[in-house]
Amino acid sequence: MSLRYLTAGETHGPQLTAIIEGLPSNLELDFEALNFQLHRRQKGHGRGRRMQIEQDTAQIVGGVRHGKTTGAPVALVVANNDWKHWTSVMNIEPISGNDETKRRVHRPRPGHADLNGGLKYNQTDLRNILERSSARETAARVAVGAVARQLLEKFGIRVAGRVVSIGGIAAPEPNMPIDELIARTEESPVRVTDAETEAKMIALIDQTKADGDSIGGVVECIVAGLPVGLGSHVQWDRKLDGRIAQAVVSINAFKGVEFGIGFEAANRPGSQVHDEILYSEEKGYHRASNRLGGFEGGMTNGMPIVVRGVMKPIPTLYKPLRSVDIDTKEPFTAQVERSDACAVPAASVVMESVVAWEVAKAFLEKFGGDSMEELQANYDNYLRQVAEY
Ligand code: EPS
Repeated sequence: MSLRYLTAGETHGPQLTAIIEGLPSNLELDFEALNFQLHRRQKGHGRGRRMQIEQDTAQIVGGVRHGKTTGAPVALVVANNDWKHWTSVMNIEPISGNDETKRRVHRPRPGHADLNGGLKYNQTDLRNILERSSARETAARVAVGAVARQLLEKFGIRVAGRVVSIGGIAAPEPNMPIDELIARTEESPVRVTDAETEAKMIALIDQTKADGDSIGGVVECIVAGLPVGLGSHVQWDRKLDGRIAQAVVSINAFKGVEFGIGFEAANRPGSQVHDEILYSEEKGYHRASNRLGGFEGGMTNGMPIVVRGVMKPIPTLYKPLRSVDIDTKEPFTAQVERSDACAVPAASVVMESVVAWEVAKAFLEKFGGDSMEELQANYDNYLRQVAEY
């Protein structure tokens, strides 16, 4: 069974819900580590007032007993604290009242799903679109990704993330071991390792907020400790880099993705793009560089995966852009909603989570097994085969 998940829930509804299917049995879950990932997503300089209301924790309500998965679907929920302010507006039952009491939305925000979703689903209250399209949903994806991450960690696979740039301010290449990168970025409110860049980014976020505007940036995810051969060249939808690209661009507000040197490859001759193959007794086959970001032919090549995603500035602005009221068809310019001036550091955690998920899925596809013991035996056997090659 292939690993899969679904999420449900609205940003101001009672909770987010996720169901994960296809996990092997006997995966020991560290609940504290799971909630730590949710906590990481809530942090970061530039977040708005909503994050002061929420204290995200995942409650597991199925598929786990005495600390271990049973092989059954794992169900988990993340409660929305803010719901208590929205119980009437978000009531499942019909409610009486006017547009104001229902907080009906009829002014679509440029850059959001509001107008496209309203037209597509024939909804004249755009709240029915924005409630689900909200990036709140990423809390559920981080919870799901945290489970995937724990599975990968059992096999020595580590996932890290960092902010590459915010609003055009770029961090220098960190060039450090993955554990140090994880520790250093964790201490930074903008998830960078360089203090000077951090100060500049914070100042820019503060200025942007004061201006009623928003800014985006670029985030990077690194996955180290991988075996060669996750994904496959034989079919388009088995290429793991392609799947990761889809997962990254599916994160709210993400507009692009690249691996390794990415778009820069267009400017260089092939001799400065491809990674030379080396062999030693100690390391076996390995590469002289990692410009391709860990992939050739849609398969991992044993080097760390390095993937970057670009996040556009959040479209809910205190300085709104022009739009048209769907009732009157008249232009309007003012509708102030609370928002984040910059959610790039949080998005870095979301990206780690969706990448961890895709890698775990490919890992289970390759090594299979209904229990952790079976998975481990299959993995060990493959590593032996690769070592003897
Ligand atoms: C979001 C709008 C804000 C953000 C929210 C994403 O929420 P609200 O509409 O309640 O002010 O805080 O992000 C989260 C709630 C979260 O957990 O990340 C949006 O429109 O996408």
